[in-house]
Amino acid sequence: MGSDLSEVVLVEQAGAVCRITLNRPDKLNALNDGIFEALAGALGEAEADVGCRAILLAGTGRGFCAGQDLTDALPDDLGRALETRYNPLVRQLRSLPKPVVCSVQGVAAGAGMNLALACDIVVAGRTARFSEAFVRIGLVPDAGGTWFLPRLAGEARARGLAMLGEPITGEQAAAWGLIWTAVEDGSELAEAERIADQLAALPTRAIGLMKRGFAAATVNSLDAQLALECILQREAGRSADFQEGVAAFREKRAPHFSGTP
Ligand code: LHQ
Repeated sequence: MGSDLSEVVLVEQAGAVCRITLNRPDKLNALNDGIFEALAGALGEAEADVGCRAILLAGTGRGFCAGQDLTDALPDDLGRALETRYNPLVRQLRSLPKPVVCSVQGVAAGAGMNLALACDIVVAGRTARFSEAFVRIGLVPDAGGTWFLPRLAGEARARGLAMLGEPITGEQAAAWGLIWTAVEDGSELAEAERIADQLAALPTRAIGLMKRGFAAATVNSLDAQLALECILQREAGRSADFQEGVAAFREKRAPHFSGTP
């Protein structure tokens, strides 16, 4: 990773948690080419690193992410920008076989909101502002927004959020089921770290398999999903962590999961 890229996205390993932090605070961590490149690289490394068992995504400064950098030269073909930048990022987050926790303080706007929704567990400050800001500049929700919103919040709220573009608080987002939880402002990062640490000590392989199951469930019939669960459980059942979990239960002690297959 070049020095410029490592400045716009900070990467650090904290035990078994890989922390990835958007770092353009003067622009509310708006997304530009440099951030996309660095983020893809950091996520790729986190996936390949067997020592990394959970990922924490956060942003520096007073906001998580204000979406696309609107001060950059914008491409004529926005569809192409999605194909080359946004869509690969969303796919990478969803298919990554490790849990991704997102900490949101202040604003999560446009693709910044949908980037958060693409993560597995989102923790926000109570007064964080989530907004599908796209309509305010004449665009439609992207980065998976039209897919995530109705699934998480239901059609009525999805349409209201997208068409009005008005911000909702972290507290409201949690009440609507868009995110995992809202906590006191200023403690969202600590809570996200606590959850990431917790996840990093759990059976990583099983969590990766769960992500596959949830992804497939969005298109599968119940029958197809039950068949898939056989495949996933067969694989989980062959893991060292399953052996350890059962042994620990029988021996009445806390399990020590290694995260290896
Ligand atoms: C920003 C941004 C920003 C650059 C704040 N860019 N600088 C995909 C395909 C390709 C192209 C198009 O888009 C997409 C997907 C998208 O994400 S579209 C949606 C893009 N995002 C937005 O429309 C949100 C734009 N930002 C805002 O509406 C406000 O800044 C919010 C509501 C996020 C925050 O408001 P405030 O808390 O009042 O902060 P601010 O507006 O004063 O912003 C602070 C600074 O950050 C300011 O810079 P300055 O030099 O004046 O201090 C802003 O210009 C800058 N900034 N968002 N997206």
